[in-house]
Amino acid sequence: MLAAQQNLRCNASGRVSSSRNARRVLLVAATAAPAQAAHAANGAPVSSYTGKPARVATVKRKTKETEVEVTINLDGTGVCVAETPVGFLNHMLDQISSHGLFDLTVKATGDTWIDDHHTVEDIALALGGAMSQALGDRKGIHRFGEFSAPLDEALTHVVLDLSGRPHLSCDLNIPAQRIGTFDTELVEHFFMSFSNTSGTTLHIRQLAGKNSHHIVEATFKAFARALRKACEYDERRAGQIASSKGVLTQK
Ligand SMILES: [Mn+2]
Repeated sequence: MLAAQQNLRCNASGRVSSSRNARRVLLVAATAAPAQAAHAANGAPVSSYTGKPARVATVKRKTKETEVEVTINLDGTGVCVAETPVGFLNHMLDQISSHGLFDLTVKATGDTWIDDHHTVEDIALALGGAMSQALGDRKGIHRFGEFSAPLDEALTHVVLDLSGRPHLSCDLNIPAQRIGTFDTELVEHFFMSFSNTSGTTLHIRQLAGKNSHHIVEATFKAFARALRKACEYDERRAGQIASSKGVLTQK
């Protein structure tokens, strides 16, 4: 038996522990703990990278099919709380948050005894709405963002424009109809719903991939990084709206 195995003991809660393990867990906790969002003296969140007030919005949505609450801080540090009945979607929301450096809280219940369709759609609608509210008049942002993200053999390219005009072109070839219990048809529907309420022009192209989980996760990672770039402030823009028309909102 290895020395490390000999050290292992079960504590009262059934968890394996040892002095060596305890040190390791502490180290992991110290490195994995996300940076806390900064706050002004009045308690309002502040951007950790600009020092300006953080762009935060909450959208609540309640129908006979679902109840959803989404809060997003565009100037966050990648803290995600995803509590929805759709496990695979929670995993993808975590990708948006951690790679977009958005603080994201999504709480949802829905009629998943039918299927996940209504719940996934309404979460995406609320997320898009919260994104649009948090962006406000979209002054000073890059507006455009693009990223190509690999995940092993999968590679997806995402290009987006926070134009105020919803459009989705989604070219994904996902071989499996389901990832776990998640219907892969809902990936395109998620992005369509997000585009509609956020006012985003969104192009998604799969460049490579065989494994369905990899293809979808690479897509969400690329989406997150593209969105992060588009939302961030362009210093040379100096607070002006990045449009020759002077407007980036849907009104
Ligand atoms: Mn994964």
